[in-house]
Amino acid sequence: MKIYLNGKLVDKADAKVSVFDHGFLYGDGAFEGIRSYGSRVFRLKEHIDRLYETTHTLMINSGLTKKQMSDAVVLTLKANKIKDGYIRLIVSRGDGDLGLDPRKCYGKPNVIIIADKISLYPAELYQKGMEIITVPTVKNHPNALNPQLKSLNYLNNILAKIEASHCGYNEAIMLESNGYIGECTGDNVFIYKDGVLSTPHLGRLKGITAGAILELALKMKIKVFEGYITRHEVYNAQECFLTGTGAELIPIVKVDGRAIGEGKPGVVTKKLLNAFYKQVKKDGVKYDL
Ligand code: PXG
Repeated sequence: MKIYLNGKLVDKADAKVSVFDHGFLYGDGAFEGIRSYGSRVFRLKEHIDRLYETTHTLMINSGLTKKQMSDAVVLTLKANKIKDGYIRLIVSRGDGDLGLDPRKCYGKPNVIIIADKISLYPAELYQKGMEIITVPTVKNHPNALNPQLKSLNYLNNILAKIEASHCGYNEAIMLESNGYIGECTGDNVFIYKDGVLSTPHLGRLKGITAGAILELALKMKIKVFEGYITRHEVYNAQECFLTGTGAELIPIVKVDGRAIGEGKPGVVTKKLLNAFYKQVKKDGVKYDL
């Protein structure tokens, strides 16, 4: 496996950064998770734009233009001969001292790209649907650490994931601090009822997959709502599903012990899932191996 590390492709064993990197010391950095399908990088522009929004807020300058960053993603896929895979792109602040002051980071930001495979949930759950729960850990307040930042500090989500797995579930719904539905630890939440597809507006990462699903829903003449959603509305939805680059689209059949609709993957969910898999075949930046 070849890893992109600061402009060079190096062997996995040589892909090393310092223990003084502020990404390691403080979670001080940004990342993206991107998929490629049949030698096409799905929504690469959107991922790169989101990465640069995160680094802009964090005031980290990777030193690469968006075009150079996009080319580096494709280069890494090609070097590893990956047609269908998962790309983890990381920009960390770089080496500093043992204080958290970014002004004392003397090193340049580290840019790392890993191209590999990913599978988040067991395959059979995509057929029969998954059960999830809400957990006590709420989403970070947007004015503390905005969930729209895809930062290297994922402890908020990891704490929620621990709570879910401790109770025997693969995934958790995290509420916003005001009690409304936020998102899952690595996916966005959707519900469907009576012709309307709803998803939370704030307090969540603006998922690229969610964006694609909303576009497909509009094309199918399904009404779309983005706003506050309560647990009660989730329990009484006809359908529920999660979206994310890792998860793609996974049907949810029970939340906090309440069956959603008929307790099996819904018709609209299946339609959107099929439309999504069609979309990924034609969408995205093509590369040759
Ligand atoms: N919310 C959060 C908190 C995420 O981390 C999404 C929503 C979905 O966004 P995209 O843009 O991917 O549709 C994410 C993405 C993992 C893993 O290892 C997590 C994500 C992506 C890939 C792998 O759990 N999170």
